[in-house]
Amino acid sequence: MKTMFLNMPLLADVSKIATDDYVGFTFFVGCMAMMAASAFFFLSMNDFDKKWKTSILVSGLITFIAAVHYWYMRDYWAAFEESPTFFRYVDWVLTVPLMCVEFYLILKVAGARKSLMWKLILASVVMLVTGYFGEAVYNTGSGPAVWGLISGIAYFYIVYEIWLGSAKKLATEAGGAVLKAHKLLCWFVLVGWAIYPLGYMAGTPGWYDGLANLGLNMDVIYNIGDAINKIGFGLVVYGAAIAARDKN
Ligand SMILES: *C/C=C(C)/C=C/C=C(C)/C=C/C1=C(C)CCCC1(C)C
Repeated sequence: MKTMFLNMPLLADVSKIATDDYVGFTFFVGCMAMMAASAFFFLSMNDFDKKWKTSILVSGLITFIAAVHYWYMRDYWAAFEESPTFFRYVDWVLTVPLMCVEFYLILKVAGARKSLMWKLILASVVMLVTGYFGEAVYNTGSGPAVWGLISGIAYFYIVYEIWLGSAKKLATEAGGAVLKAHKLLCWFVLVGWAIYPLGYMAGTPGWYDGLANLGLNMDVIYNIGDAINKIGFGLVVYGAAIAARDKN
């Protein structure tokens, strides 16, 4: 028995990251950043009263789920130098609905109803599933452009709902820290989330092929988007909690 194991070749379970592998680098740093942000949110959540505690817990869950997925995506990239599309979309399909929950939690004091949350969650799932179809299933010919367009429509529905729809109305009524946080989160969705369709266009074939020729890498764009939107989004919630606490 013993000799059998001793004779087994030793396989390195850590892959090398080439010095010019900037995609691998962003997976690595992204993973660390998500872990650090999770520790920060989890450890600080008890500094706040119940309402804000839940919001900060959700911020921590978002970065924690991402950290675990980045762990796998980092490995996957190191092994295959290929886009970890499956892990990417599983991550998003878990974390983006949680961001919709975050909108709801913040507006709850203003009387937001669960139906608002479910509308946003449904739209986000449509956005992501159709994006996955374009990126991984119907990813030739006009497939990516068509599915990307459908995904984009769901995206604009979310933008509309929070910027101009019922969510906006509730935030205005609430005022104060709630309105401020809501406005900032709206900017994240309008500008921060717009990073993703750019990554998609850089990584899939379509009428927008010129973008890929700029030498942009889809995964680098997605990784930058995630860092901004998951950690930044959480920090806005944290900032609102601080503002609400210090006012009292
Ligand atoms: C933490 C992850 C986040 C906030 C991910 C957000 C992803 C999107 C907003 C993706 C949107 C897409 C489109 C609007 C069209 C093309 C396909 C997608 C899925 C990349």
